[in-house]
Amino acid sequence: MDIDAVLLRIKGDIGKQIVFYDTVSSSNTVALGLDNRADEGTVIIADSQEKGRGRFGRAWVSPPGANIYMSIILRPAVAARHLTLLTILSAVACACALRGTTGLTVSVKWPNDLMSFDKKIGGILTEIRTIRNELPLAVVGIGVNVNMEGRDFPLSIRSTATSLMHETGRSFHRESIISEILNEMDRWYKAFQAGLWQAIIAEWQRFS
Ligand code: BTX
Repeated sequence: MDIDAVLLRIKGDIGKQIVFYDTVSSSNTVALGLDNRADEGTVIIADSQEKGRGRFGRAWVSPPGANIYMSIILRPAVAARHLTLLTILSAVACACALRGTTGLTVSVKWPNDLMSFDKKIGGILTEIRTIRNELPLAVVGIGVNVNMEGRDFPLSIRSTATSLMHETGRSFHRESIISEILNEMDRWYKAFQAGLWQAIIAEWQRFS
């Protein structure tokens, strides 16, 4: 993974600082562990995860050298009841970025799946930690199957999961996709901060 190639393409505040690991337990765990030691917009990227996770403690298959696993640190200044919108805006950002970079019609499925037709091509795991008298720490974890080949999918998900390469027949430069997702995240997070929530929901419905 060439992190300089990612940094060169970053246009906004999200992704200006990137911490890269060859392997982590889970990029969300690393991000949550940084607490207040990382600026908003800092991104943890890993080439592989030993304990990648989804919701309710489910495992996220995270082999090396093929896919995207990253976690974005945010400190949204909104009431806790509005934080669910973070997953929605992240799904919109990912769908925009993946459509733009690959031409594939990636859609979103409630609440946190990225789909190509009826197969899961990625997922989002938002985890929130509230700290008394401080803005909440929100970590948006994004996993996208990029260059994973059919035979690399464990049997348990072979009929339900897919990758960008499997769908299009070509391989992709992960760095370009990462930077595009981070740029779209910046754009949609700014819309969220500006209170343009209806616009985010409308876009989500268009991709759903
Ligand atoms: P989820 O709970 O909606 O989906 C988990 C389910 O998806 C699993 O039970 C399995 O059936 C299926 N699955 C597992 N791995 C894959 C895969 N690679 N591709 C397609 N389907 C799969 C979805 O949770 C949210 C996943 C977020 C993953 C990111 S990666 C970066 C960050 N770090 C981390 O530990 N999690 C997030």
